[in-house]
Amino acid sequence: MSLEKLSRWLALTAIVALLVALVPMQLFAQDPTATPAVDYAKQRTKITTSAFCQAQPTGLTLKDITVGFSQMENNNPWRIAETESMKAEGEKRAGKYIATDAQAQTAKQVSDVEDMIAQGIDVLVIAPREYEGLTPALEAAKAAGVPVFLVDREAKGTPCEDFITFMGSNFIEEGERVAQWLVENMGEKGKVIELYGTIGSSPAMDRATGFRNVISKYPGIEIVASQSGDFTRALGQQVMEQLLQAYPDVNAVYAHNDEMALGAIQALKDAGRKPGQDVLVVSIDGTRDALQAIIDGELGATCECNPRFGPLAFDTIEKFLAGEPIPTKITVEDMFFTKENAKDFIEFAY
Ligand code: GYE
Repeated sequence: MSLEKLSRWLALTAIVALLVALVPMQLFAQDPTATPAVDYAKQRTKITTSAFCQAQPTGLTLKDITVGFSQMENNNPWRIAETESMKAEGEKRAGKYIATDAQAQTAKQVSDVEDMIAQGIDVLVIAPREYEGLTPALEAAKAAGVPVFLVDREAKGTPCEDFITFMGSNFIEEGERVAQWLVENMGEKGKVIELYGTIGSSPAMDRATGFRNVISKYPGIEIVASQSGDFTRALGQQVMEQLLQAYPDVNAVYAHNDEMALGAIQALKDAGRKPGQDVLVVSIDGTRDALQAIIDGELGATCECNPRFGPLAFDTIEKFLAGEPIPTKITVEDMFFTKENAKDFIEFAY
């Protein structure tokens, strides 16, 4: 039943169209004036594309289908919050919900997807570990007529052909915002160490680009080293310990996520330095530990990157099943946390 009907979306190659904004943008936008407290617990989205992807109405609802979620790893608070948000929504709204954990291995993520397709999922939601490595998974889904929804990270492919949409933050802007804070707080000169995220992942690539977009305008600021801490606290700490020996005169650390920043803060303290005072530290995510580190004066700022994708992912699948046009990119809006507001949001953090 469902799979057969659903696989009609593929027959859409003829029908699937990039519709020029027939639907007013406002329809997808949410109220930016909502109270911050409510805001932070939920994702806020905006649509910046005029490209849409539309399938024929399937006559199915979420209750008629099996949704599979392929998670790349579950090794930090951000990812655990995402996995829980998907599970809570999936178990409530889908006929059947299954999920896999690729344990930080792209090859396992490909085989997880193949396994879920073999188990008969009707729709795939994937948080792709790497931008390029997931092509075989997307191809397998396409061959099986399973529509794909990308959450959290991007993957190489064409919207409407290889996947329906990407839902996630604008990582370039995140890097730019953090860089701007640093410029304003460093006095436009100094040496920066960058702790890079997972190599080949879209947030790491874009956060590096965004940061450089701003920093390159200030000749007095120099990125003296950039090394991957794979988005983990342990590696962030280890890499920072080594880099501190090579660059003892560093003035700031830019970590692509909070976990690596917290590792770097530990390394700085172990080396007798004062994070937040003689070395400024900035990062991205907005975890509870990071907000606490801001309150403690050790982390300067973190740009929010909201992991709670469950409601948005299932709302979007529901609309797709009903034959509504889906924007090919749904951008999650980020807040920005500093010592001015960290206290107000920590109770909603994960
Ligand atoms: O910043 C990080 C996680 O893909 C946007 O991956 C996500 C990033 C997030 O492991 O903490």
